[in-house]
Amino acid sequence: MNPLQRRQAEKIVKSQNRLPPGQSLTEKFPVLHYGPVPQYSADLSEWDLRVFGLVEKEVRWTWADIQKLPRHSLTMDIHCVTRWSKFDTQWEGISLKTLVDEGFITPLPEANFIIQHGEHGFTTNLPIEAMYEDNFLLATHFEGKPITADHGYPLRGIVGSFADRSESGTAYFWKGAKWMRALEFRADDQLGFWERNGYHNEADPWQEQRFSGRF
Ligand SMILES: Nc1nc2c(c(=O)[nH]1)N[C@H]1C(S)=C(S)[C@@H](COP(=O)(O)O)O[C@H]1N2
Ligand SMILES: [Mo]
Repeated sequence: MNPLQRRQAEKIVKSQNRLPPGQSLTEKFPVLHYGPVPQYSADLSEWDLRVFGLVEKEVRWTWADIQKLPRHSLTMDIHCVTRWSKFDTQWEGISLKTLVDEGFITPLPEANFIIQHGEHGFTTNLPIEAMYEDNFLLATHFEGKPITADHGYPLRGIVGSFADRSESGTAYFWKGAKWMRALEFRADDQLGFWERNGYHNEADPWQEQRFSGRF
């Protein structure tokens, strides 16, 4: 895509009210994170996903267990706090709402927030209702292929917006942990890694909630 085509594509999404303020369209998929990219063996035998905290029964799913969970596909626009937005990205994975609806996870009534734990101690926090929305996914595939190591293989959280309701309940892309290893259900909120380091806790791209102003 040359610069002219990029501007043209940006104009179109803007006219469709899909480009949040201060953002620009990219065709690329930038890689952003703190720390090293984890390496796993081909069979992922050392990998698991834990669900702990305020749930009726804590679980630990192996990669084989993950394959048996119900799956969803969706197409969303994603918005990075560093000012790029990427449109019509296609993801496949597991919906937290479905896991709860189908009894794979039963949160206790006191649970109000969920912390996503990534590899190497990375965390990000969201209200439980935000993670039940259909624009939040525990994603394993991007554009039909397993997510690459740089982007969070084998499992990451993603949050974005749908073309036909672009402003509803979305957050900047950092609210999805790459290399996710655990979901922690809590009563009280607890700031995640970037949230402690100056990013806004709510992170609504339509409100430009980029930084907290606490620093
Ligand atoms: N584990 C982990 N997940 C992370 C981060 C990180 O540092 N570690 N950074 C977040 C940030 S700030 C962004 S913008 C997105 C970037 O995702 P991408 O590299 O796939 O574009 O991942 C988020 N998830
Ligand atoms: Mo970011």
